[in-house]
Amino acid sequence: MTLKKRLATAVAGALITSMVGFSSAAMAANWRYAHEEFEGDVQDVFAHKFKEYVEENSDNTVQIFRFGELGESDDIMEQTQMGILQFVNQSPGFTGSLIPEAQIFFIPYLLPVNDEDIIDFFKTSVAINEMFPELYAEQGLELLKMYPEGEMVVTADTPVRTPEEFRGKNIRTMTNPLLSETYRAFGATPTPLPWGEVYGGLQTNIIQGQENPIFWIQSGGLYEVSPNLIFTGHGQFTTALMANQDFYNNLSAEDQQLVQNATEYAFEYITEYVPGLSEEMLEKILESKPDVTVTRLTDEERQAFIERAPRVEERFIEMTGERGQALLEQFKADLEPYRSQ
Ligand code: 6CS
Repeated sequence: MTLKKRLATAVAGALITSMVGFSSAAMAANWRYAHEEFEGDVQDVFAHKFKEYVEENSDNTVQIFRFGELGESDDIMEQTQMGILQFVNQSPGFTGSLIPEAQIFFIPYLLPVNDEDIIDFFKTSVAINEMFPELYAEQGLELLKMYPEGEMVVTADTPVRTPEEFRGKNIRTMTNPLLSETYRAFGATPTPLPWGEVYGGLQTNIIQGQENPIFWIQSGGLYEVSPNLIFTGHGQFTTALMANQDFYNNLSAEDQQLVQNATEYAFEYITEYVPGLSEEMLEKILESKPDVTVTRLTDEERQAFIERAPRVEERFIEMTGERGQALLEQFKADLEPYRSQ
């Protein structure tokens, strides 16, 4: 048995044991919900708002598992598909290997980076709110909500202003193939790794950089080992809450509504919580390590990276075919109102 299978079996055993006594249909349920982050991070805030709504409006309870408690991102997805967990919050950064179309979020310079526009886009996008649920359903997942966590910022061992300065650097990416294409196009050597290996990889110089939103660079202490922050303006960190679809379909209409309401409640909270978070966390980083450098590319410097984006878009279409093409067209139509701003 592989280590992963042993972990899944052990987790299943532990969770089934914890369910004993809760099997009667008449009794309130305990729903297990795993996410990819730590206490107080954006996904954790979302999860606790979801829990708060469910517990205040029903007799059901929500048990939250944070990063590492049940394994890595791929493990919690597997456990949700198996029905061991009822809810999982996973970024397309990882889901992209399961649902290739979810990699659309990694086409560089496609999404707006300012907080207000990105939130408005997520609220109104037909591609996100109407097309994606069907794609997730094919994997046994009920897509409840997609939401942004903040602008992607690169950290590296030196400041970088040009694709040439990325040359020779191993830049860690989440494990979807399109993100590798992005960093290849940017001139770097993409190095896909699960989250648990990032801090150590930077510390030991196996990787020379990575990308993440500022709140995560602060909470994970990445700036300690990768102290040059580069605002390239190329993307947003996106994430998604899903439920095991069999579980969701078998809920009463009342409980399905409860889940939908809890999701909206958490989402509304997050749309107020995320704006301004990057600025606040950048201040914290600079207070605790004043020699951290902050590089913001000029329009001209950014242009050199923007020119490399079309080849990533082409790869996205090669990977996803006609369905990906249709999704991309809708995505671009949804993005139209934010283009000239
Ligand atoms: O880089 C990562 O792998 C992680 N980044 C964030 C912001 N959330 C979870 C994810 O695993």
